[in-house]
Amino acid sequence: MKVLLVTGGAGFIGSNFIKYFMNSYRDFVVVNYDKLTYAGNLENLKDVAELPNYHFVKGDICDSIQFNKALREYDPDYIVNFAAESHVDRSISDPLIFGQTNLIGTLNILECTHNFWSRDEYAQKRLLQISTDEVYGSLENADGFFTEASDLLPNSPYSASKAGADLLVRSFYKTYGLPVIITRCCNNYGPNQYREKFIPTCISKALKNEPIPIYGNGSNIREWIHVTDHSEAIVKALFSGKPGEIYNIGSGEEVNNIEMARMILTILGKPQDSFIYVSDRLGHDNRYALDSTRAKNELGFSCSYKLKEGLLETVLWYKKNQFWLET
Ligand code: NAD
Ligand code: TDX
Repeated sequence: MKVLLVTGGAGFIGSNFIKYFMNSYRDFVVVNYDKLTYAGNLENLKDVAELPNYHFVKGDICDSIQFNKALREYDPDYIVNFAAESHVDRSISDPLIFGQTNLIGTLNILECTHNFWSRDEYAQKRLLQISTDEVYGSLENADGFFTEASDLLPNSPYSASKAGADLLVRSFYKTYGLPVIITRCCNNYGPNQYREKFIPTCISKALKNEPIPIYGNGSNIREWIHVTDHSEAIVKALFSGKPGEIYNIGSGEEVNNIEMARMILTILGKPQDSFIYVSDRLGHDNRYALDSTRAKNELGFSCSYKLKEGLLETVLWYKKNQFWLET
């Protein structure tokens, strides 16, 4: 059996990805290597936890002894690195851990993997780095898109640490030929997203009949993709992507934050004005939007979910699983 090692698999996207992957590819051993920070929750994986081909390792991507041990024990053919500090607001109040996890952690994965895989195995191996549209910075107008050739102009400590990680990944391809691939995705939504993020915040507040906090004037635009569509794109990049390549993964569905809050209020049957303007995020990016032509043409990527139906399904999931928003 081939072995896939996933780092950060107890978080929002990683856990959805593992469930999607194990359901579609039953002839793989999947190893979830996660430190279990505040954002990691093994409850997200209870559907697969008992499967004989699923293994959990509690480990830190910054710790070379632990990571090397996992490499030796499981000998992975594929590695997907989701592990990160992921919340922009936290990076503004506490940036150091973002440098540690996102930069040093990624560098450690690269260095350990480069030492572990031999060059003649490279054709059968892949290391995929999960990156983000935020590395490109902010679009100041309603038109235009980021391509993979756009400049890296990150604005927050979070996005700067992710951009730095991408450059380290690139350097291991250029210097050692390590078979790496980078995907840069837009904002994800779906089940099991930690409550600090915007969509779970909107749902939680609306369910409690409290106003949704809107940063600044609420005109900031995000492109939203269902986490299952992102998971499918990752699999395509992992199995069909070209080493050294970057793939933007976007849905093309852009809404501003007021529109998003209103869509959620409508689904929950709450008043349309049930939000409150609060202080803006420092350095708040205006708009993210990706040109995903390369992923569509070269990987055959497309989205199955429309935002309206995906959001309805997601809101109903949180309504049914309200304990999840509180724990
Ligand atoms: P998350 O915060 O929900 O989960 C992060 C996971 O990483 C957690 O399980 C946590 O325990 C683990 N982790 C953190 N530090 C670790 C360390 N030092 N060692 C091992 N594990 C560690 O994040 P998410 O929203 O699922 O994002 C996953 C990845 O996708 C991140 O790399 C993020 O930058 C990227 N991304 C997220 C989005 C989004 O909309 N959420 C969009 C594009 C890209
Ligand atoms: O309470 C809120 N009110 C509000 O107006 C929160 C939490 C957010 N917002 C705004 C800020 C953003 O414009 O909503 C938008 C989305 O905010 P977040 O959910 O924090 O996401 P964002 O900052 O866009 O980053 C997300 O997408 C890219 C992920 O958290 C990153 O990990 C990913 O790289």
